[in-house]
Amino acid sequence: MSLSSGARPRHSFQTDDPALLPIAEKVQRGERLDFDDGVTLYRSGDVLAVGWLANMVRERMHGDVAYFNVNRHINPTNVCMASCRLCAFGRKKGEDGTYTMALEEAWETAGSGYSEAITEFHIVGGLHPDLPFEYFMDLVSGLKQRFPKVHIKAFTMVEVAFLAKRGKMTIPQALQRMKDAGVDSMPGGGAEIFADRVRHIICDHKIDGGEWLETARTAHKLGLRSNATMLYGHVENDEDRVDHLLRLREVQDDTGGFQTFIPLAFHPDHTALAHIPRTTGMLDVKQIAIGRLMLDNFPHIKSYWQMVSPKMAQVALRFGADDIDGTVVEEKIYHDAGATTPQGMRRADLVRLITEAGRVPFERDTLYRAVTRSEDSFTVAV
Ligand code: V47
Repeated sequence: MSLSSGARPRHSFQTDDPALLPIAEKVQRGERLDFDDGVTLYRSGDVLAVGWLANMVRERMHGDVAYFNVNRHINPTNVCMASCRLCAFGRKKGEDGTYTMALEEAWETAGSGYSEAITEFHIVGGLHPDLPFEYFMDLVSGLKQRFPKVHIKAFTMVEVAFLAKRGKMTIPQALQRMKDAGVDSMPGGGAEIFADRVRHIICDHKIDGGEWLETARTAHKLGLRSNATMLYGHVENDEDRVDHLLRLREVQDDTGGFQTFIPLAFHPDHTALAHIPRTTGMLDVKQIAIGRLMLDNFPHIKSYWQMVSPKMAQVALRFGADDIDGTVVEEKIYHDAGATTPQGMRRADLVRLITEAGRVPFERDTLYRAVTRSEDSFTVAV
């Protein structure tokens, strides 16, 4: 069979797994893959063929461009009521090692640790039993005042649902208040795996999968774009993974509000699931590729370098990913769970990773608009 991409001539699709042939035909024709196709992709041992197909789709959509940004993560508190078994970051109130940033401290942290102008603050934290809704609104509006050009990507769907309850308001009301305070878009965390069976094991006190999706739907309808994640490599099976992808795809058909899908490899160290082995390279690249193939309505697939290592993120740029995230500066969630990656990377390191993967680096803002940089400032193309 001969397949070709829009971006450049492609040679022939080859596989030693005959089950992939009908899927390759569908991908070539631009047809949507179904549940059984998804399971077949996960079960295939021919990761190169799966990656070849995903790369074809990726090049059809983005050519050789690979996106990155200059961002900073801020985690205002690690105090969390949820006690998720998957997590090594959250701590119960009163336990050793808890912290909660005073507002001044959070604003100061935002401006520290990096000399290049940041275009995005990524803000997520624990579900703190006592911090009032106003703390988070003041945090955001204070950041906007101090850094008016910086895009604020803040609060997962899980935090939104929790904060709405604490502030005694509906989810649309909470989202509107967040927007008014200066939240520009939302990160994709907290999605984990939507299937109830799995959620009961890894994060049983969080909102359920349906609530996560409904909150995302509401945010999109209020004009807030968001990302979507999927935590893989723990107790989920192939069917749970495909179910997760299809439920995301269904919401996206309705709202078009998701920008990027980010598969997150489970890091077991210091979690209640520490007996589970780390994910392997094969699963990491396959997960990126299957995300690209199943989520035909998602513009971007991100291989988050912090999560899978810079080397694996670079390889992923040939397996369906078009984005490797950003400089991050300071990362706590995976490092508490045993990640050995650096806490942050320089802009030049990201550019090098992308260039050496044979891709063309494109500095984006959070909404994927081009960023042009001068010495200590930046401009976004609108
Ligand atoms: O929601 C927590 C995951 C997420 C562990 O939107 C863990 O651009 C692995 O969502 N092992 C937070 N994963 C991070 C996140 C994210 C990261 C980068 C970019 C974006 C984006 C979003 O981290 C949590 C949870 O799913 N997580 N603990 C762990 N032990």
